[in-house]
Amino acid sequence: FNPGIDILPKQVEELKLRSGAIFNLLCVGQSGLGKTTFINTLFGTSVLSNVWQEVEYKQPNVSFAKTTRVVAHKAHLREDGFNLDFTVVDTPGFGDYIDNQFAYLAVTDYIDEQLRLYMFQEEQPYRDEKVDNRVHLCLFFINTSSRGISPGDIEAMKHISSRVNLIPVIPKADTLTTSEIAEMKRLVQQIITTQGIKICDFIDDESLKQSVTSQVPFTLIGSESYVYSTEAESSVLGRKYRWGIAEVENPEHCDFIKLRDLLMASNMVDLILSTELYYESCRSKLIRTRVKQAKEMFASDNSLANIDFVNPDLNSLDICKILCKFGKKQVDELVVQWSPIFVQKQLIMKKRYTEIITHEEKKFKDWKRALFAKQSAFNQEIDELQKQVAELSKDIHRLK
Ligand SMILES: Nc1nc2c(ncn2[C@@H]2O[C@H](COP(=O)(O)OP(=O)(O)OP(=O)(O)O)[C@@H](O)[C@H]2O)c(=O)[nH]1
Ligand SMILES: [Mg+2]
Repeated sequence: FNPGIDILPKQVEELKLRSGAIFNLLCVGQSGLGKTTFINTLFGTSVLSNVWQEVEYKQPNVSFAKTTRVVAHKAHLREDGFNLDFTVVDTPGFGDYIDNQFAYLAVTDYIDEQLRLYMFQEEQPYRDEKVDNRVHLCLFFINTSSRGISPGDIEAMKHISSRVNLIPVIPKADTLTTSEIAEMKRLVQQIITTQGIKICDFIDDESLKQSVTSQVPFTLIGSESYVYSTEAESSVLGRKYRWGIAEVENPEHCDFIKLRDLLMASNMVDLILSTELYYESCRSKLIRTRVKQAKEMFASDNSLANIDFVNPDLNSLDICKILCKFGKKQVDELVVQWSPIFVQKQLIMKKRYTEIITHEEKKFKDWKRALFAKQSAFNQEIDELQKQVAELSKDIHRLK
């Protein structure tokens, strides 16, 4: 009798394949670097367009229209029974709209918020329609126009790489000479090591992480149109110049194919699994924070008084009650308090408050000192007068 256990792993595989995967790619960087063009190129390149069965939402190709809001380009991929929801999120040029010191916050807040939203969806009674916008990979478009890397880009990459898999790219490779590209690559590698910017840091496999790290930054050429190449005797995706054609899908011209393979073919699973692990750690951290906050908030609430906050695992139902009380609204308020902008404002206010207090205290002390001085002058005067009175009464006595 064969109970069929030996085919179980296969069935599990099958189940996994059927339920499919979700992959969310986030593109960020300053305005005009070619993020939107890259996305259109990625969606338009032959390998992908053959297998896209249905494009749910896709922006029409634009010439240069500044992206002014977050736009999700979605495609549903079905191949060999495998379902994949592939989304590329286009963002407005960052640093355009906000105070530059905290320009990166728009990106990091977006990344964090997607994790929290997913967590709250998991707490709902119906979870079938969960929307999963958790970011699996962030492509950072480095501004190379000054032939260097701006402090803002470095700061942003540092913060982003601590919460999501990050890959820096050098856009518009066709505008740089071979030696300039080599120099930019060297510079990026140097900055990664000296500034502690981590590349795909959430991937467990150290050798894979090392391999990706050694390949970054990927150079890109974006183009939404085909041009005729006499050399290849066919139309190629690229940009035509007087000196020749810069081809998107030519490995000698840029790393587009290398990057696309990494995303779509070789390492998508690693990126998805690593994000899942990171999400689990964020989720348990946030739950612990919510329980802790609830404990303080409801210290006087008798209905919660008997709950064992120290061992939440022992009374998960009670913990559920607490989590409902310290829900999304309260977490949103906490998030505002955690924001570096809020913390900085608070510090400035505190500094200002201390300055006012010190100033007032000094004024008060000076005033007190002046009063004391006046009082001792009066006392001296009184002493003098008393002396005079004593002298005079002595005189009176003598005259008698
Ligand atoms: N030479 C060259 N130009 C490019 C490349 N990619 C994009 N461009 C051009 O650069 C301009 C800006 O491209 P977009 O893709 O709109 O830039 P963006 O990063 O989306 O800009 P924002 O939406 O403002 O953040 C357009 O005129 C593109 O045609 C490239 O690889 N090489
Ligand atoms: Mg754009």
